[in-house]
Amino acid sequence: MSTDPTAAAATPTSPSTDLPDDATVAALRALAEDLATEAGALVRDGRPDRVEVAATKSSAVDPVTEMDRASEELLRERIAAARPDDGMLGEEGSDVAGTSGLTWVVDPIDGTVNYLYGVASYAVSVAVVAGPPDPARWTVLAGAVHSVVDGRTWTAARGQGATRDGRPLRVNQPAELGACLVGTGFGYAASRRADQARVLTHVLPRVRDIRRLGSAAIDLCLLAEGSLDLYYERGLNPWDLAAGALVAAEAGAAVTGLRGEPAGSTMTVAGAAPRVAELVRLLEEAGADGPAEGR
Ligand code: LIP
Repeated sequence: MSTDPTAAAATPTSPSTDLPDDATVAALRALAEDLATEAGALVRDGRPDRVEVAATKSSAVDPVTEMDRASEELLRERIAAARPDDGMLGEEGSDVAGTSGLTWVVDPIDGTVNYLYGVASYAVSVAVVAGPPDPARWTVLAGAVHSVVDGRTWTAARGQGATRDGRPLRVNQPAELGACLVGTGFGYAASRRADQARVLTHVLPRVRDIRRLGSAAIDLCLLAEGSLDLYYERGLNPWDLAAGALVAAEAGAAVTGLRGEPAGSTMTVAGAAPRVAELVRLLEEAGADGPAEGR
């Protein structure tokens, strides 16, 4: 575990943006990678043969495991040690106010249902943001997504590109919507899923195919490396989205919501800009952001 060189000194900022300077952002990226990789090793090495559900959240099929909690506790401890003045927001309840203007936004296991069943698509997602701890007002500076089962690690820093295991990434530029392999996901509430299934009937006939892999963070990173052409999902939490959206954007993806809104819980759409524009129109026409209870 590297000790972040910026922890002791006040975080150097760029005069033009008041955001941390490029060297600081690069160091934050390296720290995010270290954190995600260490927590990923805990999740991988500590997975029992039979994983039990410790609790449920938004519905009976929205599980929490002891490993979700253990991974988040490890991340909280490491962040407090490396950057004691930063805040932290975690899926399993961490809500630490900071004084530095930076907040770490973590998903200790993104794809918890896959972890529960042993389906090999789950990740630790770690991002660091500047500004208020509000997704509508923060700026994502750096992030890392570590695929627990196979060890792939995607990272990005604002204005500094995206990589997978050090290899630079660029999104695909498909010529038409009908050629696009599209990633998506579904919520935990039956009413929300019913509406998402309705929307899917508008999308599926117009694209190459759909992939529902179970981790938004990995989906967005697969988009960044060209293993998906497009991605859309309604209902993402800030910790699902923060690191993966930066990896996708730094690989050249447009990342947006519907009706001129930014990407967020109402809708996230990502991919090459011309195809994103087509998918956004299709989702708007289908009322994909319309009323539907639950998450
Ligand atoms: C998951 C997301 C996924 C979504 C799942 C779930 P979690 O996050 O990454 O894209 O479809 O329903 O929300 O709950 O495993 O951290």
